[in-house]
Amino acid sequence: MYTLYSMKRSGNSYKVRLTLARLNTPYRLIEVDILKGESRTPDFLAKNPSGQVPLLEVAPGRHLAESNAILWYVAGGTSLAPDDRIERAEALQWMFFEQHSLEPNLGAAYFWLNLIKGGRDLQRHALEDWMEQGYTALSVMDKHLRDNAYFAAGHFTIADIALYAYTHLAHECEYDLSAFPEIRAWLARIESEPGHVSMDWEPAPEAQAAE
Ligand SMILES: N[C@@H](CCC(=O)N[C@@H](CS)C(=O)NCC(=O)O)C(=O)O
Repeated sequence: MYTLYSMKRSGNSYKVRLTLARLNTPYRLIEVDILKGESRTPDFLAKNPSGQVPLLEVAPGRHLAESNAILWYVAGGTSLAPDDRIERAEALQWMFFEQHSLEPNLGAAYFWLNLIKGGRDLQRHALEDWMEQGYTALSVMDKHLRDNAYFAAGHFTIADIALYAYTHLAHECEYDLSAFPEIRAWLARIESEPGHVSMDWEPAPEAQAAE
């Protein structure tokens, strides 16, 4: 059984929890409070030198970091992870976009506005950039969704899950999605997918103990 080191209010961790829930894959969940430095202890750094969650123990002593790499691993062999050469490349294209253009802006704004007391004042100038660049990323996504129901392969994949994690928090970090009707429709489409779980969902302790 996998062990997932995760934080409830981490969008990157939520990607993995959502994928595992969609696949009905049992796992042991360990909550790591990054705000208390729990991802920077010597013990955690020995597992992931980046000191970040999510982190998946795939086999005893074997750990995988980086949310999108974890998605490819846990979803491998399912329709969530396209196998066709071009479809796989399209999914990767959007997952790189997520890490380069979306998460550094919406993720940073979410962190400083919601998780850090006084974060707005501490990051006033950076916030302006995050808002501007975040809106640019959202525009690119909205444009793609005008002609496509999903981001890759013509169906729901881990590329959608990767992009959903922070986009669905946009309103919590002061991005106004009213000018992005396609994104709003796509968010609703994802939320109506069978097996969808919210960010605060966690597997029942019995399910975790079953293995
Ligand atoms: N590129 C990484 C980013 C992971 C990341 O930024 N994790 C944050 C929580 S969302 C974290 O653990 N921060 C704690 C720290 O850097 O000390 C991924 O996609 O997994």
